[in-house]
Amino acid sequence: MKQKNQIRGFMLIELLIVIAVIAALLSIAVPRYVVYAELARTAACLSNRYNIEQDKRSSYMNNEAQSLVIDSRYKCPTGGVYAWLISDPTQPAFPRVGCSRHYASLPVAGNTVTDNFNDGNSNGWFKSSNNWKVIDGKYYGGVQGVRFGENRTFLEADLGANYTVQVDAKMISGSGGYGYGIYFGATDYANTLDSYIFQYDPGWQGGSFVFRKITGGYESNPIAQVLAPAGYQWNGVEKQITIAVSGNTYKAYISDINGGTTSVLQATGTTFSGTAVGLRTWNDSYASFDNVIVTRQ
Ligand SMILES: [Ca+2]
Repeated sequence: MKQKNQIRGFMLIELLIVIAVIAALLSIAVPRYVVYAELARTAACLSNRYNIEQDKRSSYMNNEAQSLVIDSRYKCPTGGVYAWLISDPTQPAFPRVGCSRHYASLPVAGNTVTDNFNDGNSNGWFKSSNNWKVIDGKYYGGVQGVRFGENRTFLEADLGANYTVQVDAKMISGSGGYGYGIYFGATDYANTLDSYIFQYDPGWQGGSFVFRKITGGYESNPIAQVLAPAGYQWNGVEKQITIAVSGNTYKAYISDINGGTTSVLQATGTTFSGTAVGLRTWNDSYASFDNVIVTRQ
């Protein structure tokens, strides 16, 4: 009897160790799985919408007539509903389909897309990492005090050639090469990335504002840069950043420089055809974003 009990006790300990190991493995694997699964669903939805638009484009070319039927083969993997945003062939952005979960779930009034995050969520924003959180009506990028790497998030908007992107942003903390950025004209963000970006960059050459071009995920040297004023307060103050795009000319305005009325930096580039704007933090940067307003001019 005694020997039997010893054997049972030993097996129980083994079982507990196995359970503990499985629990430890799951704690690593499950969050990563959840992030990748959501990335895959968002990318599948983007691909569906592209295919719907291609179908419409070719059916219009073949028939010169409107067909507003969305083929039932195309279903958003997270249950979003597809609807036409632009189905008029005389509109420059024709055709454009929206998804109630991934695109145009935000309030759209006229030619303006806004998000103040006061609904407690970031629906409609594509995220490249899970380090984006809405807390008390603001959108936070990064993890405070943790050197994570690259955090990107994107929002589709019907931009046209001339538009403004306005964001209230606060650099909370970071060290060394850190800062935040605002993407515009972005495309292909679910895979690599083609975009322009304005960066609020305390880590660049002693503290600068910078425009860069990103092709296939790789950023160029700055296409324009300017040093910040001496003693500039980088952290802890919310500032309004405005990017004004007029064809191939990009201007950046910051509320605490030149009274926010004269641009702090200007660049020219070849306009990407992308229709997304976005936000970025990198390294151990931690920043909040609020009141994003994208206005087609
Ligand atoms: Ca807010």
